[in-house]
Amino acid sequence: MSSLYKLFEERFPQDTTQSFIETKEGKLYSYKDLINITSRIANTMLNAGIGHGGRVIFQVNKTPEAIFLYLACLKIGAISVPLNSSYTSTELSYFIDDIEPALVVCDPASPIIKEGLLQSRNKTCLLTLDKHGEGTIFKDNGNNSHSENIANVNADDIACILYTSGTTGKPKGAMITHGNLSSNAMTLHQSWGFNNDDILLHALPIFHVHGLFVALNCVLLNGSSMIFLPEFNVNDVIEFLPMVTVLMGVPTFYTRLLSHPELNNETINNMRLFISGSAPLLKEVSDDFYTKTGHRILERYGMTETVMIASNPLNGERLPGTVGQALPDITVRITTDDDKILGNGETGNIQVSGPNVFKGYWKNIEKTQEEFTKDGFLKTGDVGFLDDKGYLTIVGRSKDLIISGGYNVYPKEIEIIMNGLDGVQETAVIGVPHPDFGEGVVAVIVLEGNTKIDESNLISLLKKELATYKVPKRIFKISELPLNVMGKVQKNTLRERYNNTFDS
Ligand code: MCA
Ligand code: AMP
Repeated sequence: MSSLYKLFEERFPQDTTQSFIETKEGKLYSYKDLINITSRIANTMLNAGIGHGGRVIFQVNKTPEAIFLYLACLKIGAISVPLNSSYTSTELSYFIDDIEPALVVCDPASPIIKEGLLQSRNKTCLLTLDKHGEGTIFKDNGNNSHSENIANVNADDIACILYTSGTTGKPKGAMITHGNLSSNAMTLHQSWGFNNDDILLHALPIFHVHGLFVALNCVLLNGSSMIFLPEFNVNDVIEFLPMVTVLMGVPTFYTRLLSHPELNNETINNMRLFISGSAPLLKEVSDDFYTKTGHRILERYGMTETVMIASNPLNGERLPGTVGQALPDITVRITTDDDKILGNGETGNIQVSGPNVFKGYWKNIEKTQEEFTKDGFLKTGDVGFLDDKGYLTIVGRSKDLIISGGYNVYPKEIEIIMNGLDGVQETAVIGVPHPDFGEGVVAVIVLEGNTKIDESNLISLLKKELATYKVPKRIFKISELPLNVMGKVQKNTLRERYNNTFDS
């Protein structure tokens, strides 16, 4: 039995009245509540005919009940497909068509219901979960004898499909197994020294690896607890910091905290660990944070396809500007473009292998094959070097990807939509330095003939198609895009030209 839920269950505290979640409003959920509410949701799903291998899309608000929904899927062996709560109907339609879900759980205000996105899917069951944690996922109060059982899944069975990298403009579903998650969970909670007394401040979204797996797994493997905020709001984080021991965040969390007047020794008195990941943490931010608090932020590195790959140490030297060493059982190597292994200090492609590496892309064997080397290493699309002590420094990316405030934005996806707009001849989307989000999305467009387009109208139009974090913050008109001899847009030239767009 290789169920991740089973692993959690084996490690629930003996006294299940211990706290698991406390919300911003002070509502408490114990481990006993976790067990009971998860069983109730499992019950409804089983009665609706959803079981082992059933695909469950959820597009819901961040509530404790959303966590129990995810845990219920793990328990019955269903495959969770969490989606960003700000996706538009255009984005959602793609995921629904690709996944062909057995069940969709969403907020009653979601475009899935409002715009009838499931109308043509009479085999898909629809349940609701609203922002107060209520909905039809609790409709079957009666028992289902199976809801007490944990499905007998194999390590290789898919636990979750998370959408990622769309270099072709189409997001791909990364199939992450129970084995991937269990091995990474065991590694992380040990590496970061989690214990029963830890209280995590959870302010991340729960539809990505960082907030759903990294944060939750570390808590659940030790019977620890968390203060669960609906989103990152710097004032709330400052208010709750004195009550917690660990914070996990993207670099934007730390730049915003640094600008807050109340980040001081008193607010962080109980803290044992600040962790950062999902995007590069600038050395200056790490140094300023150290000067102000005496804490060296622990930076780590991962990706959806691998969960966590490398981490600076809990005990030992945390080197700012690096993402630390490969985690136990994981191999990181640096190679040339034709997969020859490079030595320490030499910059090249970062490749990874280990029990953390995903099973492949959903319904996309070809793309899966492309992303792996002949000897089974995953090509991360990141570029970097290893030093003599095995510390990894990431210097860039070979993939066309922008990371804005920890969210991945694939230029191609936006370019396709913008190129389809009336009067737009061609578009190039780039990322340039942004003081808050690390990188900010900028579009450079060429218009047809005498077309006139107003920047703010265009931005409003795009917000109807794309989640706001993907929408360019600035759009610049240009007479033609710079091309190289192969006819490819020279994004480096554009990045240089628009580099200072967000300078304050
Ligand atoms: C919100 N906006 C953004 C972003 N977030 N724009 C660009 N990039 C963003 N990340 C939009 C808002 O919709 C709004 O648009 C405007 O920008 C200002 O929003 P603001 O209120 O400042 O933002 P916020 O709501 O405070 O959110 C910022 C945030 C959030 C807290 C940094 O984006 C966040 O929680 N990011 C974490 C993402 C994450 O969990 N990534 C992990 C992926 P308008 O004004 O037009 O309405 S997992 C991963 O990467 C791997 C595996 C790993 O290693 O962890
Ligand atoms: P995702 O597709 O959301 O899983 O994003 C994974 C990508 O985020 C990686 O391939 C890296 O490019 C980037 N990333 C994650 N953590 C870090 C970090 N600590 N430093 C630099 N880049 C990071």
